[in-house]
Amino acid sequence: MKKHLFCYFASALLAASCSSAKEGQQVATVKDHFKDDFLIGAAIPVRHINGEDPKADSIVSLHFNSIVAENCMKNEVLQPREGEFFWDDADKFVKYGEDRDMAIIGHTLIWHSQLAPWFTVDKDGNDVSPEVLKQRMKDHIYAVVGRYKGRVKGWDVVNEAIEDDGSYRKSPFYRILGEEYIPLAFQYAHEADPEAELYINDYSMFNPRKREAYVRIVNDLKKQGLRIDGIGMQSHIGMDYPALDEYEKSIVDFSGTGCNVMITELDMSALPTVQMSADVGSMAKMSPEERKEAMKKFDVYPDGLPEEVSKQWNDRMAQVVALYKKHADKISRVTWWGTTDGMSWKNGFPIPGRTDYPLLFDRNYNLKPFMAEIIEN
Ligand code: 9MR
Repeated sequence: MKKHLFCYFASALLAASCSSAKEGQQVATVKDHFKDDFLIGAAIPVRHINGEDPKADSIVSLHFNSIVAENCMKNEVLQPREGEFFWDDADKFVKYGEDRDMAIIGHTLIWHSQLAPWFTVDKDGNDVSPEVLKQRMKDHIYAVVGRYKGRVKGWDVVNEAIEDDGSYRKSPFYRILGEEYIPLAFQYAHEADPEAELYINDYSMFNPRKREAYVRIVNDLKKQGLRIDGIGMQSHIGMDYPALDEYEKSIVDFSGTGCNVMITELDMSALPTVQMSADVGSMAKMSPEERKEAMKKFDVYPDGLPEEVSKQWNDRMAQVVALYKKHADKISRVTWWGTTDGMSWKNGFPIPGRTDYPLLFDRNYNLKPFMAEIIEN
């Protein structure tokens, strides 16, 4: 059986990432285990870059060889007002990755969410003309991609462009520019850094209608002679979705476009799946008392994951990772959307205040058993 061992003598690193390791002992790392398969990435929040979570820092330095900005490269952060840029956090993020010799991924250039309020409207709040929006997109992309030219390996150029029914999301970009906004974004990004890899990224990529839509879009981009290197499958998954055969079909079909497949935002909720409109909608209308009662149904493990549920979670994650390994010739990166359960966005979504267990490391910074098993055998 394949075994890649990494010898580390820094006891501080070891203590943080593998509580049972002793100084001088060889430690198997996730990135090294998969080094012939794909990059292993993590989304990094600002507090991590600012040194406020040193244990997470140790984990990332030891086990990962790629990082992506969880929030600090989004439009509303980088250009909150027209022509006024805030670079501090993004600069620190890029330096963090460079200091550790990591593949740095930029997230994200064109997205309807976390979009600065001024970006698509005029001073009266009306949609700007197509020409103005094109110019704003070009200016933003040139500024951001240009600043990190040669340092960021690849960009999520367009994020979440397609609805679950396979139609275009009716975002301001689509409303003003129609389908053309996607090729334009790729064109501008390529002009700003011809060497950078360019990706399109979305959630629920196992959905057959989304799959078909993205295969069509990517083939069209290629037909137009535009650069696109990767299709990002976010992969915010659960214990009961997706069906792994549908997930696999997407990996295969996306790879058929000639693009790399990337698992870009992996996490798997251990909690009951919440129906957005039915459950979240009805909870929004509840009194605080009713809400507290309703939470019992959704926040089922506030004090820790029961052993049998933990086993189910680990078994399913092992199957998911086995699928990635099976298609390692198609997948170039597997990025978790965070490091430890305690810092995951899933604790606050779709219902705030839950205790979830979706990531590769638990709240005590220990590697989850399924992965420990994989890399130690
Ligand atoms: O993890 C991010 C969270 O901290 C933000 O509050 C949220 C705002 O939309 O965005 C989260 O990251 C999202 C990513 O940028 C795009 N795909 C979905 C991710 C989870 O919402």
